Amino acid sequence: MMTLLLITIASLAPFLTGHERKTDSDETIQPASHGAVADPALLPPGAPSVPNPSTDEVCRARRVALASEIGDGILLVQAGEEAKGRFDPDPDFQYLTGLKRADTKLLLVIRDGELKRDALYMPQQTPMQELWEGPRLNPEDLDEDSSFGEVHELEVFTYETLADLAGDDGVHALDDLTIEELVENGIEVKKARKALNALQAVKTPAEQAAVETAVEITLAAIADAILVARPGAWEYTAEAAIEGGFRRRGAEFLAFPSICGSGPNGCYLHYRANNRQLKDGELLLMDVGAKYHGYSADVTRTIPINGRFTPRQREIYTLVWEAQQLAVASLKPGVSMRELHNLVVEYFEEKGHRQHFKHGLGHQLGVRVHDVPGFRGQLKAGMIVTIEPGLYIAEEELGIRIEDDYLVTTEGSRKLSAALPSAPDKLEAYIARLRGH
Ligand SMILES: [Mn+2]
Repeated sequence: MMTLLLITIASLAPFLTGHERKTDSDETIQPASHGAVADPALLPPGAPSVPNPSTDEVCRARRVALASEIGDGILLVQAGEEAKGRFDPDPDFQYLTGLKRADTKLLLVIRDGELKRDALYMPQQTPMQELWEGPRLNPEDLDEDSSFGEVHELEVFTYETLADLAGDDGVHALDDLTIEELVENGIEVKKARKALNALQAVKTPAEQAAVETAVEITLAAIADAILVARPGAWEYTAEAAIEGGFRRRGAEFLAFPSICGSGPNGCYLHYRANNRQLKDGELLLMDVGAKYHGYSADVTRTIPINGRFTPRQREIYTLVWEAQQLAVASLKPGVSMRELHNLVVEYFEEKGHRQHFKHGLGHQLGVRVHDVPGFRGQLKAGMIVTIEPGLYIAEEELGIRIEDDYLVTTEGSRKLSAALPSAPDKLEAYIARLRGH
């Protein structure tokens, strides 16, 4: 099915390019590449060449900066346990180490803001494990060129030794697994989230490029879905196009489980069954995101399944779109997400739809889909946020959300997901063009 889809897109591509040139004369259409605002449907398969921001050197600098934020104490961070499927490490472990080896632990000992010990505890793969799993990273693979001060085999690590090391001071932790294990072993837990948030909130240019690439892959995959999600197809037709579209463009993981809700299912905020048939005259809400180099995208498009909004759908859709424009007009350094949320609440109140807006306006995006947990402050240049108003009128089986990703700039913001239109007329025109009408 994905092969067929590929052929379909490839055969449409010349037509799409020509058409685009006629209608948008001020926009140069090039083969989609990082940073270009081109038709997402033209983003070719294959891994993007955007470099991984989490190099060994960068991760070492992150550990040093975190030590300076924490000041004094011991920090333990774990990669997490291997579950079914490809291993997706704990985002903070990946941020601090750049490694993707399950069951690995990072131990930092910090005194006077300086890193006194920078130790890694990593499992050693047995020959039998290697036969079944293929080769994994082992302690001996990290030679003296690696940035870690110490590399040990995992079996050397014990909570008894850690408890002795910590004394009465406790141990700083971030991830749930570590917190749980510290508690089980009678070691006092100190939260290090605030210290790490101070580093993670503002994204470096390399991190911005990784998020932007995840967004580009996501837009292209939504375009794949729009092509096939027609009356008579199924919610999983869209889901399969999206998730296949992520993977064949080099995304490693889903940023979160894909939401493809049609008709009444569009009103369930975290709907995940994705198994209903798509009906003529209804809407399909797709809230999806690819993960690339450990950085997440999060985009929602709500489309008329037959390509044309009914007057009522257009009325409500337009309100949601206007609310998003309103919020984005005020998006700049110094404002808070709370203020933007309140602007949208007031707007929906004015229009008599306050009761149909049922969630927060947006969140930060980065190494996790809801990044920098607990952040409530003013936005700064270099942060990346989603703006995602929605209206859900269950009695009319009408669920509409529009979600885009924005980089906060010194001037205001830059929309990372601009290439896939969301204004009602432009979205309809885009669907028609994509489907060859
Ligand atoms: Mn979101």
